[in-house]
Amino acid sequence: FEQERTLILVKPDGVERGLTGEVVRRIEAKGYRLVAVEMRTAPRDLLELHYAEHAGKSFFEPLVEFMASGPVVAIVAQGDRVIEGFRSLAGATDPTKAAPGTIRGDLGRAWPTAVTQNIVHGSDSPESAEREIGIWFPLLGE
Ligand code: DAT
Ligand code: MG
Repeated sequence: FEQERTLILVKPDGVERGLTGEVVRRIEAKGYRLVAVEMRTAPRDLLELHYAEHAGKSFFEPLVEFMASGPVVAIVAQGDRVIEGFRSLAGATDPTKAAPGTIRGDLGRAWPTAVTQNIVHGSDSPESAEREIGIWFPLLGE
């Protein structure tokens, strides 16, 4: 059956708070397979490419700044409809609105920077997933 791939990031706040294992646990508990896992502090140019769709928005600069502020854990996960499935595990972008049971709903903190510091990233479409996997793991291309 179809084995889709997605690009997941544990953001600097998630790494700093020691939530990497919790995120990986939820990915694996759902039945997705880890294809690649790597911790690194991303350079700004990589992050600007990763978030290119948001260039020019008011939150773009603080977002890139935050994402470059410390190590992230980049993950490629694979499984049936994993793109939609991980977005569902992550919950709504704003942790205040994210449902309990989701990563952002359970673990996101209610402080003013919470929308930017929302623990995880997950690709939002097959096109985004392949584009983002190419950015973070160039050797994993098809
Ligand atoms: P998502 O990460 O749920 O796909 P997105 O692609 O719309 O959300 O935005 C990318 C990231 O940018 C998001 O995880 C957090 C940040 N962000 C989005 N909207 C924001 C806002 N209104 N204020 C501050 N940060 C925001
Ligand atoms: Mg997005």
